[in-house]
Amino acid sequence: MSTPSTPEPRLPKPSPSAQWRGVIREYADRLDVSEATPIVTLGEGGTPLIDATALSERTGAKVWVKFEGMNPTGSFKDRGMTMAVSKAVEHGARVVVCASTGNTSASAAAYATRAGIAAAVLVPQGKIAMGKLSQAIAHNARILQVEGNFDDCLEIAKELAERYPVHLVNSVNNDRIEGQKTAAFEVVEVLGDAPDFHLLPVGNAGNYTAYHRGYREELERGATTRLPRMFGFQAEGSAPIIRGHIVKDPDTIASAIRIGNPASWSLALAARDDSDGYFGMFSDEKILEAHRILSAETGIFVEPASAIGVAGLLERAEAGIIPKGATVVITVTGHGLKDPGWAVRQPDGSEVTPTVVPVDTDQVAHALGMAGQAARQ
Ligand code: AN7
Repeated sequence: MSTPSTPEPRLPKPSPSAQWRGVIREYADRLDVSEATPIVTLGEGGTPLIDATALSERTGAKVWVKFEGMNPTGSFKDRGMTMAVSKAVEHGARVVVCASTGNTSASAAAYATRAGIAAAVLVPQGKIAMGKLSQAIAHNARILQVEGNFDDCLEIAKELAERYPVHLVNSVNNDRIEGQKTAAFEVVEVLGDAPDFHLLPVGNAGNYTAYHRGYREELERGATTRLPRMFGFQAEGSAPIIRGHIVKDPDTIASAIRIGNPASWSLALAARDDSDGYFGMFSDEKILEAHRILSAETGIFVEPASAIGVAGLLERAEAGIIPKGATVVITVTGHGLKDPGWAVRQPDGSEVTPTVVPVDTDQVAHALGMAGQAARQ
Protein backbone atom coordinates (compact mmCIF):
# COMPACT_ATOMS: atom_id res chain seq x y z
CA MET A 1 0.00 0.00 0.00
CA SER A 2 1.39 3.27 -0.98
CA THR A 3 1.33 6.00 1.59
CA PRO A 4 -1.00 8.83 0.73
CA SER A 5 1.02 11.77 -0.42
CA THR A 6 1.46 14.17 2.42
CA PRO A 7 0.43 17.69 1.59
CA GLU A 8 3.11 20.31 1.55
CA PRO A 9 2.81 22.53 4.60
CA ARG A 10 1.39 25.86 3.64
CA LEU A 11 3.65 28.42 5.16
CA PRO A 12 2.55 32.01 5.16
CA LYS A 13 4.13 33.97 2.35
CA PRO A 14 6.65 36.44 3.66
CA SER A 15 4.98 39.82 3.90
CA PRO A 16 6.35 42.55 1.64
CA SER A 17 9.43 43.90 3.30
CA ALA A 18 8.84 46.90 5.48
CA GLN A 19 12.55 47.53 5.52
CA TRP A 20 13.81 51.06 4.88
CA ARG A 21 15.05 51.07 1.28
CA GLY A 22 17.89 53.60 1.40
CA VAL A 23 17.68 57.31 0.59
CA ILE A 24 17.53 57.04 -3.21
CA ARG A 25 14.48 54.76 -3.27
CA GLU A 26 12.81 56.55 -0.35
CA TYR A 27 13.25 59.99 -1.97
CA ALA A 28 13.49 59.10 -5.69
CA ASP A 29 11.06 61.87 -6.62
CA ARG A 30 13.29 64.49 -5.01
CA LEU A 31 16.65 63.37 -6.37
CA ASP A 32 18.15 63.46 -9.85
CA VAL A 33 17.73 59.75 -10.57
CA SER A 34 15.91 57.87 -13.32
CA GLU A 35 15.23 54.33 -14.53
CA ALA A 36 18.75 54.41 -15.95
CA THR A 37 20.36 54.97 -12.55
CA PRO A 38 21.73 51.78 -10.99
CA ILE A 39 20.93 52.15 -7.30
CA VAL A 40 23.98 51.35 -5.19
CA THR A 41 22.71 51.20 -1.63
CA LEU A 42 23.51 49.68 1.75
CA GLY A 43 20.23 50.87 3.27
CA GLU A 44 21.56 54.24 4.44
CA GLY A 45 19.35 56.93 5.99
CA GLY A 46 16.26 56.44 8.13
CA THR A 47 18.40 57.24 11.17
CA PRO A 48 16.88 57.89 14.60
CA LEU A 49 15.93 61.38 15.73
CA ILE A 50 16.35 60.99 19.47
CA ASP A 51 14.58 63.09 22.06
CA ALA A 52 17.55 64.24 24.17
CA THR A 53 15.90 64.77 27.55
CA ALA A 54 19.12 65.55 29.38
CA LEU A 55 20.06 68.30 26.92
CA SER A 56 16.54 69.71 27.05
CA GLU A 57 16.79 69.83 30.86
CA ARG A 58 20.16 71.57 30.71
CA THR A 59 18.93 74.30 28.34
CA GLY A 60 15.15 74.60 28.55
CA ALA A 61 14.99 74.09 24.78
CA LYS A 62 13.37 71.05 23.17
CA VAL A 63 16.43 69.20 21.92
CA TRP A 64 16.57 66.33 19.43
CA VAL A 65 19.66 64.48 18.27
CA LYS A 66 19.86 63.13 14.70
CA PHE A 67 22.13 60.12 15.17
CA GLU A 68 23.97 59.70 11.87
CA GLY A 69 26.36 57.17 13.37
CA MET A 70 23.54 54.69 12.68
CA ASN A 71 24.28 54.67 8.94
CA PRO A 72 25.82 51.52 7.38
CA THR A 73 29.45 52.68 7.64
CA GLY A 74 28.83 54.70 10.79
CA SER A 75 28.59 58.24 9.43
CA PHE A 76 26.36 60.63 7.46
CA LYS A 77 28.68 60.26 4.46
CA ASP A 78 26.67 57.22 3.33
CA ARG A 79 23.70 59.40 2.32
CA GLY A 80 25.87 61.27 -0.14
CA MET A 81 27.90 58.26 -1.19
CA THR A 82 24.90 56.22 -2.33
CA MET A 83 24.09 59.07 -4.74
CA ALA A 84 27.68 59.78 -5.80
CA VAL A 85 28.53 56.14 -6.51
CA SER A 86 25.19 55.41 -8.19
CA LYS A 87 25.65 58.38 -10.52
CA ALA A 88 29.30 57.49 -11.09
CA VAL A 89 28.31 53.98 -12.21
CA GLU A 90 25.50 55.44 -14.33
CA HIS A 91 28.15 57.53 -16.10
CA GLY A 92 30.36 54.48 -16.65
CA ALA A 93 32.97 55.06 -13.93
CA ARG A 94 35.16 52.11 -12.93
CA VAL A 95 37.19 53.87 -10.24
CA VAL A 96 36.12 56.49 -7.71
CA VAL A 97 38.57 58.69 -5.84
CA CYS A 98 38.31 60.78 -2.71
CA ALA A 99 40.40 62.71 -0.24
CA SER A 100 39.36 62.08 3.33
CA THR A 101 39.81 62.73 7.01
CA GLY A 102 38.50 59.17 7.38
CA ASN A 103 34.74 58.83 7.09
CA THR A 104 34.47 59.63 3.40
CA SER A 105 37.12 57.01 2.65
CA ALA A 106 35.28 54.38 4.70
CA SER A 107 32.04 55.16 2.90
CA ALA A 108 33.55 55.37 -0.60
CA ALA A 109 35.31 52.05 -0.04
CA ALA A 110 32.11 50.32 1.07
CA TYR A 111 29.89 51.72 -1.71
CA ALA A 112 32.49 51.09 -4.43
CA THR A 113 32.73 47.48 -3.26
CA ARG A 114 28.95 47.24 -3.30
CA ALA A 115 28.98 48.51 -6.91
CA GLY A 116 31.80 46.20 -7.94
CA ILE A 117 34.15 49.06 -8.82
CA ALA A 118 37.40 50.28 -7.27
CA ALA A 119 37.97 53.07 -4.74
CA ALA A 120 41.18 55.04 -4.42
CA VAL A 121 41.45 57.05 -1.22
CA LEU A 122 43.93 59.71 -0.21
CA VAL A 123 44.30 60.35 3.51
CA PRO A 124 46.62 62.59 5.53
CA GLN A 125 49.43 60.42 6.85
CA GLY A 126 48.90 59.26 10.43
CA LYS A 127 45.95 61.59 10.95
CA ILE A 128 42.86 59.43 10.55
CA ALA A 129 41.18 57.40 13.28
CA MET A 130 41.88 53.65 13.36
CA GLY A 131 38.22 52.66 13.00
CA LYS A 132 37.97 54.55 9.72
CA LEU A 133 41.28 53.28 8.32
CA SER A 134 40.29 49.72 9.18
CA GLN A 135 37.04 50.13 7.22
CA ALA A 136 38.84 51.35 4.09
CA ILE A 137 41.29 48.45 4.36
CA ALA A 138 38.53 45.91 4.99
CA HIS A 139 36.62 47.06 1.91
CA ASN A 140 39.70 46.73 -0.28
CA ALA A 141 40.26 50.37 -1.12
CA ARG A 142 43.54 51.45 -2.68
CA ILE A 143 44.71 53.59 0.21
CA LEU A 144 47.51 56.11 -0.01
CA GLN A 145 48.72 58.12 2.97
CA VAL A 146 49.76 61.50 1.65
CA GLU A 147 52.58 63.37 3.40
CA GLY A 148 50.37 66.39 3.88
CA ASN A 149 47.02 67.41 5.36
CA PHE A 150 43.45 66.89 4.13
CA ASP A 151 43.53 70.03 2.01
CA ASP A 152 46.59 68.71 0.13
CA CYS A 153 44.78 65.39 -0.40
CA LEU A 154 41.73 67.15 -1.85
CA GLU A 155 43.84 69.18 -4.29
CA ILE A 156 45.43 65.97 -5.58
CA ALA A 157 42.10 64.12 -5.77
CA LYS A 158 40.59 66.96 -7.82
CA GLU A 159 43.56 67.04 -10.21
CA LEU A 160 43.57 63.27 -10.50
CA ALA A 161 39.91 63.33 -11.53
CA GLU A 162 40.61 66.03 -14.11
CA ARG A 163 43.58 64.26 -15.70
CA TYR A 164 42.95 60.53 -15.15
CA PRO A 165 39.96 58.20 -15.63
CA VAL A 166 38.72 58.39 -12.05
CA HIS A 167 35.44 59.85 -10.73
CA LEU A 168 35.64 62.27 -7.78
CA VAL A 169 33.26 61.53 -4.88
CA ASN A 170 34.19 64.31 -2.47
CA SER A 171 31.45 66.81 -1.64
CA VAL A 172 32.62 69.17 -4.40
CA ASN A 173 30.59 66.62 -6.37
CA ASN A 174 27.01 67.94 -6.11
CA ASP A 175 25.57 64.40 -6.01
CA ARG A 176 27.01 64.10 -2.50
CA ILE A 177 25.18 67.22 -1.27
CA GLU A 178 21.99 66.03 -2.96
CA GLY A 179 22.08 62.69 -1.13
CA GLN A 180 22.87 64.37 2.18
CA LYS A 181 19.94 66.81 1.98
CA THR A 182 17.62 63.84 2.68
CA ALA A 183 18.51 64.05 6.37
CA ALA A 184 16.57 67.32 6.56
CA PHE A 185 13.55 65.60 4.94
CA GLU A 186 13.64 62.94 7.67
CA VAL A 187 13.77 65.55 10.44
CA VAL A 188 10.72 67.30 8.99
CA GLU A 189 8.82 64.01 8.73
CA VAL A 190 9.37 63.33 12.43
CA LEU A 191 8.79 66.83 13.80
CA GLY A 192 6.01 67.78 11.37
CA ASP A 193 7.85 71.04 10.69
CA ALA A 194 11.40 72.34 10.55
CA PRO A 195 13.07 72.99 13.93
CA ASP A 196 13.90 76.55 15.01
CA PHE A 197 17.62 75.80 15.07
CA HIS A 198 19.80 73.15 13.45
CA LEU A 199 23.31 72.64 14.85
CA LEU A 200 26.13 70.56 13.38
CA PRO A 201 29.91 70.25 12.99
CA VAL A 202 31.61 71.87 10.01
CA GLY A 203 34.68 70.70 8.11
CA ASN A 204 34.26 71.15 4.36
CA ALA A 205 30.81 72.60 5.11
CA GLY A 206 29.18 70.16 2.69
CA ASN A 207 26.74 68.83 5.27
CA TYR A 208 25.82 72.32 6.51
CA THR A 209 25.06 73.20 2.87
CA ALA A 210 23.10 69.98 2.37
CA TYR A 211 20.81 70.44 5.40
CA HIS A 212 20.10 74.01 4.40
CA ARG A 213 19.19 72.87 0.87
CA GLY A 214 16.91 70.13 2.23
CA TYR A 215 15.12 72.53 4.56
CA ARG A 216 14.78 75.13 1.81
CA GLU A 217 13.17 72.59 -0.50
CA GLU A 218 10.77 71.57 2.27
CA LEU A 219 9.75 75.20 2.80
CA GLU A 220 9.27 75.80 -0.91
CA ARG A 221 7.00 72.80 -1.35
CA GLY A 222 4.93 73.91 1.62
CA ALA A 223 5.86 71.06 3.97
CA THR A 224 7.20 73.46 6.61
CA THR A 225 6.48 76.95 7.92
CA ARG A 226 10.04 78.09 8.56
CA LEU A 227 13.70 77.73 7.71
CA PRO A 228 15.78 76.70 10.73
CA ARG A 229 18.63 78.97 11.75
CA MET A 230 21.68 76.95 10.70
CA PHE A 231 24.45 77.00 13.35
CA GLY A 232 27.76 75.38 12.34
CA PHE A 233 30.81 74.75 14.53
CA GLN A 234 34.51 74.30 13.85
CA ALA A 235 37.45 73.45 16.11
CA GLU A 236 39.48 76.48 17.23
CA GLY A 237 42.69 75.16 15.64
CA SER A 238 40.87 74.49 12.40
CA ALA A 239 38.35 77.30 12.00
CA PRO A 240 38.86 78.96 8.60
CA ILE A 241 35.23 80.04 8.24
CA ILE A 242 35.11 81.79 11.61
CA ARG A 243 38.56 83.36 11.16
CA GLY A 244 37.78 84.37 7.58
CA HIS A 245 40.95 82.94 6.05
CA ILE A 246 42.51 79.61 5.05
CA VAL A 247 44.23 77.84 7.97
CA LYS A 248 47.53 76.43 6.70
CA ASP A 249 48.21 73.86 9.42
CA PRO A 250 44.82 72.96 10.89
CA ASP A 251 45.07 71.15 14.20
CA THR A 252 42.50 69.56 16.52
CA ILE A 253 41.86 66.24 18.21
CA ALA A 254 38.58 66.18 16.24
CA SER A 255 40.38 64.66 13.24
CA ALA A 256 37.22 64.45 11.11
CA ILE A 257 37.07 68.25 10.88
CA ARG A 258 40.78 69.00 10.65
CA ILE A 259 40.25 70.99 7.45
CA GLY A 260 41.81 74.37 6.67
CA ASN A 261 40.24 75.24 3.32
CA PRO A 262 36.60 74.07 3.17
CA ALA A 263 35.39 72.89 -0.24
CA SER A 264 31.88 74.32 0.25
CA TRP A 265 32.98 77.57 1.92
CA SER A 266 31.02 80.00 -0.29
CA LEU A 267 27.93 77.77 -0.43
CA ALA A 268 27.99 77.64 3.37
CA LEU A 269 28.21 81.43 3.71
CA ALA A 270 25.20 81.76 1.40
CA ALA A 271 23.31 79.19 3.49
CA ARG A 272 24.19 81.07 6.68
CA ASP A 273 22.94 84.36 5.23
CA ASP A 274 19.74 82.78 3.92
CA SER A 275 18.93 81.14 7.27
CA ASP A 276 20.05 83.90 9.67
CA GLY A 277 22.68 81.36 10.67
CA TYR A 278 25.93 81.44 12.58
CA PHE A 279 29.39 79.88 12.75
CA GLY A 280 31.24 79.41 16.03
CA MET A 281 34.32 77.58 17.27
CA PHE A 282 35.39 75.59 20.32
CA SER A 283 38.64 74.43 21.89
CA ASP A 284 39.49 70.73 21.98
CA GLU A 285 38.78 70.76 25.73
CA LYS A 286 35.24 72.02 25.13
CA ILE A 287 34.72 69.43 22.39
CA LEU A 288 35.78 66.61 24.73
CA GLU A 289 33.60 68.00 27.53
CA ALA A 290 30.60 67.94 25.17
CA HIS A 291 31.59 64.42 24.09
CA ARG A 292 31.47 63.27 27.74
CA ILE A 293 28.14 64.99 28.41
CA LEU A 294 26.53 63.40 25.36
CA SER A 295 27.80 59.90 26.16
CA ALA A 296 27.11 59.99 29.88
CA GLU A 297 23.77 61.81 29.85
CA THR A 298 21.98 60.77 26.66
CA GLY A 299 23.34 57.29 25.85
CA ILE A 300 24.54 58.42 22.42
CA PHE A 301 28.17 57.59 21.59
CA VAL A 302 29.86 59.66 18.91
CA GLU A 303 33.34 60.47 17.68
CA PRO A 304 34.80 63.72 19.10
CA ALA A 305 34.07 65.94 16.07
CA SER A 306 30.42 64.93 16.22
CA ALA A 307 30.02 66.31 19.74
CA ILE A 308 30.83 69.90 18.79
CA GLY A 309 27.15 70.67 18.10
CA VAL A 310 26.44 69.84 21.75
CA ALA A 311 29.11 72.35 22.81
CA GLY A 312 27.36 74.80 20.51
CA LEU A 313 23.97 74.12 22.07
CA LEU A 314 25.21 74.68 25.63
CA GLU A 315 27.10 77.87 24.75
CA ARG A 316 24.38 79.41 22.54
CA ALA A 317 21.68 78.62 25.11
CA GLU A 318 23.82 80.13 27.90
CA ALA A 319 24.30 83.24 25.75
CA GLY A 320 20.51 83.55 25.42
CA ILE A 321 20.58 83.08 21.65
CA ILE A 322 18.73 79.75 21.79
CA PRO A 323 15.68 80.59 23.92
CA LYS A 324 13.81 78.29 26.25
CA GLY A 325 11.10 76.37 24.44
CA ALA A 326 12.86 76.53 21.05
CA THR A 327 13.03 73.33 19.02
CA VAL A 328 16.63 72.36 18.33
CA VAL A 329 18.05 69.53 16.23
CA ILE A 330 21.71 68.61 16.61
CA THR A 331 23.22 66.32 14.00
CA VAL A 332 25.85 64.01 15.45
CA THR A 333 27.70 62.89 12.38
CA GLY A 334 29.82 59.83 13.20
CA HIS A 335 29.72 56.83 15.54
CA GLY A 336 31.81 56.70 18.72
CA LEU A 337 33.32 53.35 17.76
CA LYS A 338 35.17 55.07 14.91
CA ASP A 339 37.58 56.64 17.38
CA PRO A 340 36.88 55.13 20.81
CA GLY A 341 40.13 56.05 22.56
CA TRP A 342 38.80 59.40 23.76
CA ALA A 343 36.16 57.78 25.95
CA VAL A 344 38.69 55.96 28.13
CA ARG A 345 40.64 59.14 28.81
CA GLN A 346 39.76 61.47 31.69
CA PRO A 347 39.88 65.27 31.45
CA ASP A 348 43.36 65.26 33.07
CA GLY A 349 44.64 62.90 30.36
CA SER A 350 44.87 59.79 32.53
CA GLU A 351 43.30 56.56 31.31
CA VAL A 352 40.30 54.96 32.97
CA THR A 353 41.21 51.42 34.00
CA PRO A 354 38.31 49.40 35.40
CA THR A 355 39.01 47.97 38.88
CA VAL A 356 40.31 44.39 38.88
CA VAL A 357 38.54 41.98 41.24
CA PRO A 358 38.98 38.30 42.16
CA VAL A 359 36.45 35.61 41.15
CA ASP A 360 34.33 36.20 44.27
CA THR A 361 30.74 37.48 44.40
CA ASP A 362 31.05 39.22 47.78
CA GLN A 363 34.19 41.01 46.73
CA VAL A 364 32.51 42.09 43.51
CA ALA A 365 29.57 43.39 45.57
CA HIS A 366 32.02 45.18 47.85
CA ALA A 367 33.74 46.79 44.88
CA LEU A 368 30.30 47.90 43.61
CA GLY A 369 29.62 49.58 46.95
CA MET A 370 27.00 47.04 47.99
CA ALA A 371 28.82 45.67 51.04
CA GLY A 372 26.38 44.79 53.82
CA GLN A 373 23.36 44.96 51.52
CA ALA A 374 23.13 41.21 50.85
CA ALA A 375 19.59 39.76 51.16
CA ARG A 376 19.17 37.12 53.95
CA GLN A 377 19.30 33.58 52.56
C1 AN7 B 1 32.16 62.79 11.67
O1 AN7 B 1 35.66 62.15 5.79
O2 AN7 B 1 35.60 65.55 5.40
O3 AN7 B 1 31.44 69.90 6.88
O4 AN7 B 1 36.88 63.39 4.51
O5 AN7 B 1 33.62 62.88 9.27
O6 AN7 B 1 30.40 68.19 5.40
O7 AN7 B 1 32.87 68.26 5.72
C2 AN7 B 1 34.56 64.32 7.11
C3 AN7 B 1 33.82 65.31 7.64
C4 AN7 B 1 31.62 66.21 10.46
C5 AN7 B 1 32.30 67.56 8.56
N1 AN7 B 1 31.59 65.09 11.20
O8 AN7 B 1 31.36 67.52 7.52
C6 AN7 B 1 36.00 63.25 5.36
C7 AN7 B 1 35.39 64.47 5.93
C8 AN7 B 1 32.24 63.99 10.81
C9 AN7 B 1 32.98 64.00 9.61
C10 AN7 B 1 32.32 66.28 9.29
C11 AN7 B 1 33.04 65.18 8.85
P1 AN7 B 1 31.52 68.52 6.30
